[in-house]
Amino acid sequence: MPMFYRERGLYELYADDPERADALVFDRRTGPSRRGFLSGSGLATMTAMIGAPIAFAEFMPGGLIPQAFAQGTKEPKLLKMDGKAELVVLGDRPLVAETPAHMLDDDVTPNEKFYIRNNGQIPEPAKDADAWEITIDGEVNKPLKITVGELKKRFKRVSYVLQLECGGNGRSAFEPPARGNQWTTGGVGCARWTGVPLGDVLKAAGLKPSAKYTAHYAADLHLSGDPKTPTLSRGVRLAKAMDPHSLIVFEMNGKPLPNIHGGPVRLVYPGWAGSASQKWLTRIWIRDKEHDGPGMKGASYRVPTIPGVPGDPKFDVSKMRILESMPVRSIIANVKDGQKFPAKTREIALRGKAWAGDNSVRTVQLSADFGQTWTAAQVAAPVNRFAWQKWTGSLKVPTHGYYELWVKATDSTGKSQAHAAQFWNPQGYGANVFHRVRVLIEA
Ligand SMILES: Nc1nc2c(c(=O)[nH]1)N[C@H]1C(S)=C(S)[C@@H](COP(=O)(O)O)O[C@H]1N2
Ligand SMILES: [Mo]
Repeated sequence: MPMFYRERGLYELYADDPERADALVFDRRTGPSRRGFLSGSGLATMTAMIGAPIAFAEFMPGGLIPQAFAQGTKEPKLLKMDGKAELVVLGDRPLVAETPAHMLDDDVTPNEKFYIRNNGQIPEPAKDADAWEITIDGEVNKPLKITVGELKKRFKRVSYVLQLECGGNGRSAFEPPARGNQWTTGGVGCARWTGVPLGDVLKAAGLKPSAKYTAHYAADLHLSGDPKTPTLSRGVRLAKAMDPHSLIVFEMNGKPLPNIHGGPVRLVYPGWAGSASQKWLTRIWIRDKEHDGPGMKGASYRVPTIPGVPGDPKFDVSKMRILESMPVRSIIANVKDGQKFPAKTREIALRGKAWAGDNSVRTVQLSADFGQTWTAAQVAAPVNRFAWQKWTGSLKVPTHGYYELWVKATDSTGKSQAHAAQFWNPQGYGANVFHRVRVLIEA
């Protein structure tokens, strides 16, 4: 990641003790709360650190960690894997890697750029994909044992562009930090998936009136390698399972589903926390009540129904509900964080993506002055339901210096992104802060 600041002192202080760093930089004479403004020695310090004047510094809110200091001092570790781009590795065991926003500029995310999230071990690639077997049982009249080959023959094949997003995407914005992989914005991708509607297969198995919920099982072993230790097993309400866009998938962007993405066969429930989209699918158990497998209880993939105290070690998990539809989010994809623009650049053309779980995106707004003013972007319709939406726009940059380009989206129900993560919860779901990209207009 290119950096254009010279020293590290304040930057480390922001990482270790953001309160103190903030107090140092922001003038507190206006009051005891985190409401100062950037001025005097604080502004001088920050300007020196960045090595450039900060445009619109007068609008920089106190308590906002400038993006120039928000990232760690460590260089990100990049993925080295055949068939995959250099994604940012968030964890090795299990392997988890996110896609930097500037790599999400394609209309449809290519396989090599698609993020990776595993909870356990990655199974060996299947030798004969069509012989892979899936069982459908539980609250059905005719339990099915069906191979991928039969699935392709018996059911109508469909193909949609669908966004898949990890439930923890955006987690790194929580303060204090929440447990788990520290996703920034890159736990998302939007590929063309081909498969058969899950609902068609469930109908063929004959759902009983008692059928309420799915429970998914897969071939990946627990990290310990012990086949007796249960691994991630999530499920969805029947209504989501019957949505014509909920698929049993065997192709990704026109190629056989890659092993790392769950090949030969997986589920895709677009718009919902990615953990429901079981990879290496072996069984769907239809249940008469909410599934209670690993990943369904406690604070796992659950969000608060009433706000709790951030960081509370005794956070009341009994008042949480299952995370289903993901919240609205947007990214700038054509400008790389840390990018420099030549002197005299006075306007920056921007484009990116926005998506909103089960909802659609109504507006996308841009700001170059720390949210003081917002400019509307043009938002395109999705190519099909549950595809992300492209947006285009531009921002004026009246002087040289350091800027943060911000993007925020609002969904079809009127909900928008905020500057800070809301509804803190122990495992950090639902943070959907503005995407902020720092740029330098050279003098
Ligand atoms: N069998 C299995 N399926 C799984 C997982 C897993 O660990 N095992 N991880 C889930 C999570 S948390 C996410 S976000 C998505 C990620 O899919 P991807 O790796 O293809 O991007 O797969 C889901 N399906
Ligand atoms: Mo996930």
